[in-house]
Amino acid sequence: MRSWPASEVPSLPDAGLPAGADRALRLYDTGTGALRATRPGETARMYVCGITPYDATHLGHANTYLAFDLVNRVWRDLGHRVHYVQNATDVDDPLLERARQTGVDWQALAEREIELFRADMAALRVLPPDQYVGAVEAIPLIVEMIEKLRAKDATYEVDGDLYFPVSADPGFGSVSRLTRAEMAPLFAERGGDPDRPGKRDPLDALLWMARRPDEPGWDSPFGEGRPGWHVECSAISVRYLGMEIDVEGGGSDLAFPHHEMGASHAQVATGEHPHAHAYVHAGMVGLGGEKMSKSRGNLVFVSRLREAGTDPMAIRLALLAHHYRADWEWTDPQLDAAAARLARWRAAVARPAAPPAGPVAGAVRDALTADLDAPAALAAIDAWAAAEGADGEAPAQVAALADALLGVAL
Ligand code: 5CA
Ligand code: ZN
Repeated sequence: MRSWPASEVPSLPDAGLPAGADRALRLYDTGTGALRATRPGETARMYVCGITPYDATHLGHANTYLAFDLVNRVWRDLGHRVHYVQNATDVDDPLLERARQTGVDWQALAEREIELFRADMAALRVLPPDQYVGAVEAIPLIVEMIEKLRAKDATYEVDGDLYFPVSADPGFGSVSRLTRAEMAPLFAERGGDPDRPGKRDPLDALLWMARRPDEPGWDSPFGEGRPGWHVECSAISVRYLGMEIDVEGGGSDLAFPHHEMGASHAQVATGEHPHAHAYVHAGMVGLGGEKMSKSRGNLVFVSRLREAGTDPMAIRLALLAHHYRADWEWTDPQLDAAAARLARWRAAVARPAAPPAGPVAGAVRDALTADLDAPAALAAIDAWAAAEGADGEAPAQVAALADALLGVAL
């Protein structure tokens, strides 16, 4: 599918660190439960789960994509090329259900919401993926992965539907590090079907669902049907990025079962390990005491804020004021505070002279390479903006810094 236009990323003077200084980006990896230095090659590879396009783009979505946009920007600043892939779950139960409820064609609904998402991402200056891949267009790849699993005896049938036995992957559980008792309720809550008769293990994941009446279906060697959710991301990520990707990302609600199952599918299908070096998860944004979610309907949309005249850079700053791993609640005054900060920064970069940019660049880089501490990066620019200085180059340099590393155009 078409991605969205990239905003320009200014290149910054390099950090001038002593030879041998370790400037790796360190991220909290759910798989090890610890901070871990990312060690990409020349090209860093990242897969981030995309939207299910039926209620885009709420601030929770935006917050998650901004976190991985920082990963992208920090890697580029460290001199890597970044190969970034994202999917869009343009066929799945909740999308079909919404289309049915509202009497809209499911394809028209998906197209409309994906288009809205693209416009929101571009307005927020989120750098686009190199490949933006829809589940529907990926069906041949998904079928190929299921064929590989079948060849390894890692599929079985229940009433015409195909399942993946989690017992096929000795590493199952290593992404989320949950006990089976912890997995069970999450599996049921997040699209799983633990109680279906005929399953060997309640946690086994659906790979291919035989066509249901009034639902779309595609031909495959296992009959007409549609793909399960986890195998979609697993197949797309392996096809475009290979194994041992540097970061697989999404919100914390994807750690289990989605990323766990996706890793197991990929590891069993390819015989290689691991699917990703780091599984990175953003916190959940809430509203009125609950996680912001399409199913609950407690949503604040980026597009509505934009229509009301809010500067997308203020939205960006409001989200970046929270650490990406924190769970937090959206309140309107946060947007006012972000707009005030944006105005202060804009005035500060419009000055004829200011304190030198070097120290603030160092502080922003230190903050972001330490598990994307955006609040600390914002504080460093706040302090620079509040101080007086005589460096005539600094205002333009700090404007470039805010743009390149934080995606905030001043
Ligand atoms: N299509 C699947 C991933 S393959 C999906 O989860 N789609 S989604 O539209 O439900 O969510 C898209 C991304 O936004 C996911 O990474 C999800 O974890 C994240 N997300 C959803 N709700 C929130 C929220 N309230 N706060 C933060 N991130 C959220
Ligand atoms: Zn996914």
